[in-house]
Amino acid sequence: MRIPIQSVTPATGSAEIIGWVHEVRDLGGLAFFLIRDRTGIIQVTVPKKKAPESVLAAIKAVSRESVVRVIGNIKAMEKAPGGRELVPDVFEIINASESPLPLDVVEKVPAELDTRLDARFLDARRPRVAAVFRIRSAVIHAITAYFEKNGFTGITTPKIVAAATEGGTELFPIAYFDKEAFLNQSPQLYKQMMMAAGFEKVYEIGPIFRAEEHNTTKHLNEATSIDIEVSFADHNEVMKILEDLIVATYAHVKDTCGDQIANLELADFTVPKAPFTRLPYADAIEIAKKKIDEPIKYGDDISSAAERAIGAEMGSHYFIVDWPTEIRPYYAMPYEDDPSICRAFDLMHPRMELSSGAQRVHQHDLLVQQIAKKGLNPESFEFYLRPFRYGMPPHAGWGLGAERLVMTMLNLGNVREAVLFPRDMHRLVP
Ligand code: AMO
Repeated sequence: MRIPIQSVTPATGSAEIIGWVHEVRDLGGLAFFLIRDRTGIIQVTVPKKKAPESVLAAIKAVSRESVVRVIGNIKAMEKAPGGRELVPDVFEIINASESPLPLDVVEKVPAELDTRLDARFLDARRPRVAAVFRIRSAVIHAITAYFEKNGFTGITTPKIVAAATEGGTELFPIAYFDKEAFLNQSPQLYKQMMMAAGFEKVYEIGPIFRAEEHNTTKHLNEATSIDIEVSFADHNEVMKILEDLIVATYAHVKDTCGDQIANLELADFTVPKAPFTRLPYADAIEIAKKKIDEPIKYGDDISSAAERAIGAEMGSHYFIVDWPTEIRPYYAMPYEDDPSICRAFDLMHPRMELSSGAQRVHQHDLLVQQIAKKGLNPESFEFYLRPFRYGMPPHAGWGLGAERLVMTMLNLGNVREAVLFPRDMHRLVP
């Protein structure tokens, strides 16, 4: 019976493994193969003089990245990966791979990101790439576990919708029978409606779609958003949840993904320390003014260059708080004593924004006013406004980008590396 390569040790005696031919080296009298499965790599050594005819025929025919089944004896071998080697009695080609390969799985020949993404199934055979997605899985697991442990209810909201949430632009229209419809930009309106439903604490991890024509290393047209909404909480309370969650997620990855962290050569992987600094927006602008050449003033959005300059000054995760109401969405709650600023925040990694959130406007009439002030038509938000007339509790929440979280955690250069099959302006296949 097949055993995972990782559990093959010199004490195993004989073993059957199934995996991919990672590397081939023929030294004349001796041939070496590295065979890989999802758990690890083992050396298969064939002494040609002693090997059965069937083994010799198979190793002559086999190409790299073919799937093979090997049965034989395990011997201790100090120089081989894992300190052991397999000497085969059976070497069977289960499914041969074509040659040449579109991509070098052993990474001796570097490949452009586009080539890698075009052949993602092969790219993901690389242990370093597989490590990213194992860690991404652990991140989602840690986050789900955190929410379930802390009394949140997981919800699933529609991705086919009739209205924009974050403003009028950046929507993908779709054909929906005889109606106008769009792919949803954010579960924002639906998670808020579940506060009116009395759920009090909800979370959703799901796709969001943004028709942004950005071709950058941090924008995707389809991303994964980790969203929460909490009743009877203000912006400060949900910021506390967010920093707690970030710390718990890093700690889980550190505890459970040691091999993957080593594979990615992240020797200085550290769990961030809470509480994160709360930096008022006005102070963030002052830092940016001093550090960047491009003009920036109070009331501007924070550009990528400003984000990096402020991040370099801050050095670790931090929040930007007290934003001008004018540059935040209509649902952000203005401060009572100074309505020109609002109870909105962004969670920042020194490299970029990871999350946005706010305490929300829960008063119907104020919300209508704010929607109109943004130049949007309150009538097209009637399905969303209606619950605000029937006992909407005060509430707050945030949305956290899963890909940016993984990208910054693993120090990846491009957000596309944190998605199996990224969608961007030029990429719809595979
Ligand atoms: P926002 O639009 O800031 O807020 O999105 C929240 C987070 O989602 C991620 N994100 C993206 N990641 C990659 N590519 C994109 N195109 C992209 N767009 C967004 C980012 C971002 O910080 N409704 C609010 C959240 C809330 O207030 O609850 C919202 O969607 O990491």
